[in-house]
Order: sequence, then structure tokens, then C-alpha cells
Amino acid sequence: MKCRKCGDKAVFNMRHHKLALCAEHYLEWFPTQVERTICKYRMFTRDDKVLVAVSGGKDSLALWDILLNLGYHAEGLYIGLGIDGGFGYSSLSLEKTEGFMVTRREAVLHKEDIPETYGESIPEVAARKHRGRGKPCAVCGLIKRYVMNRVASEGDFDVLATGHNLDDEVAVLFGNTLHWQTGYLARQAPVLEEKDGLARKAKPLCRLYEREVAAYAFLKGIDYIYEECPHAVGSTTNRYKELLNQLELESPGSKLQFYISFLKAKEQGFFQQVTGQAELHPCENCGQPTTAPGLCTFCRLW
Ligand code: Q46
Ligand code: ZN
Ligand code: ZN
Repeated sequence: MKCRKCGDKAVFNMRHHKLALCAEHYLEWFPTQVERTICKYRMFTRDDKVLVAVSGGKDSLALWDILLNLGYHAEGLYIGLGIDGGFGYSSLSLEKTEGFMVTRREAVLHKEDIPETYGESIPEVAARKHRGRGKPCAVCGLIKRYVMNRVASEGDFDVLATGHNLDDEVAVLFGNTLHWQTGYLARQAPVLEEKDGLARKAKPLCRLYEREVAAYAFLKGIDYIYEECPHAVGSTTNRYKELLNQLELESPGSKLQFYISFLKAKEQGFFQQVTGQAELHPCENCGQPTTAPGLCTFCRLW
């Protein structure tokens, strides 16, 4: 297969776009797509202060790399969760994040460590609380969202960017559709506006396939953590991903089509009647926004 741009040997083929590219042109094409997504959904501009949530994985490191290269003011945020999983998941993910920093001297990284600050790792809090019984993901999600919001507000960031790719978004969309969770469907979007102290959020990789992000990271020589968090293994999201991969294999472009059609339906007001959100007020203890009366869920957790 030949590169569509220069006719050299192609290294990557995207069946859904009917596009094959050589390494050089792929590394040119990919960031352009990210930039287009940022502009299309008016995620942020070069005047904004962007906080990128980094986990040491390919998606977040690729996103950070691209934002820096495109000239955005992008600082990283790493949250140490204290997850081991038999291979030191958290320490390895920090190592990869710091390894990336060595290659990008100008990059600024904010580090938060949950066990150090709050005295317990994610699996420990989860084991103690009813909410986390069996799987620590519910507790973990809550803690990460809280810390990201706090750092974004303390550092006066305009937006919080995460590395969710198309496969992530489509798996969530599939789950929400399967159960007709209209409230979640109404809130799933490439960009979420700031609300009562909840930071603005953006997902610049939301239209790019996971394998496209992986190809970028690989061709760019970004050293990232290959292993998933041990608690993600066997998750519902991963099962949806497998199903959707089968579908994609048989009809390339299905995932992108599903996602884009969903966004179009939203634009046409399909979920408008359910967009109303609960009122937020500051937590009595920490001042972060919450819907719960008195203390926020995070403060209750500790
Ligand atoms: S880090 Fe946390 Fe994920 Fe691990 S414990 Fe679950 S939520 S799987 S993105
Ligand atoms: Zn080429
Ligand atoms: Zn609180």
C-alpha cells in the first residue's frame, strides 16, 4: 500500500477514511485532526490555560505532546492512585509520565498523590466504603474528578482536557444507549461548559480511533505504559469495546458514524428535554461544587 500524499510505502491504513499514509505524513495528518476537533467544538484557544490529565498512557501523553506542539498553553496533571496490581501500575505510570517530561523540558507537571495526601490508596478507600465494594472504579472516578476540578480551579485553568478517544466515547455511548440513560446521554459531549465552579471539560481526541492514537504515539517514539489499570480488566466498558471492534471489523467506520450521528441528533435538540441538571452549591468543608446537601461526596468519603 502506498501513501496517498507522497507515494512512498504506507505504514498505516485507515479503512474508514480510505486513507493510507507513510510515517511522515501520518505524523502530519494526526495533529491536524486534533486541531480540527478543537476548533470544531470550540474547545479552547491559544489564549487559554489548559490542564491536561495525564496517566502515562498513550492517549494522554499523545494529547499533551500534540497540544504543546500546536502551541497551546498545556500543563499536565498526574494523579497517583496507589494502585499496584502486581506490577506497580501507579509507579510505572508515573515513571512514564516523568520520562515524557525529560523529552519536553518546557512542560509543566502538577503532581497529586492520593495515598500521600489522604492517607489511603484507591483500593484501600474502596475496600472501606460500600460504594467501592468489589470494584474500586466508582470511588476512583469520583476522586479523580474531584482532584482534577480542584487543581483546575486553584491554578486558574480555563479548561480541563482529557485523552478520551473515539473508542472510549463510543463504548460509553453504547452503554448509555443500551440502558437508555437519557441523563448521561444529554451530558456526553466533546466539550462541557463550566458550571457553578465545575471546570470546563474537553476531549480533543474524541473523533480519533484508539489505534490511530496508538500509531501516533508509536511513530512519535513516545514511551508510554502499555498495561491497563488492573481494575479495567474485564470491565463492562471493555466488553462493549470488544463488541464494537467486531462491528468495526465488518463495517469500517461504524464507530465514527455512531458517534457523529449521536452528536448530530443532540445538535438537533434530541436530548434537550433532559438537559436540566441538579443545582450545585459549595461543599461546607472544601468549597468545591456539589449537589449533595452539606458535605460533598468526596469529603464524606474521607
Ligand atoms: S484507573 Fe481507576 Fe480506571 Fe483503574 S481503578 Fe478503575 S477508574 S480502571 S480509568
Ligand atoms: Zn507520505
Ligand atoms: Zn467537600
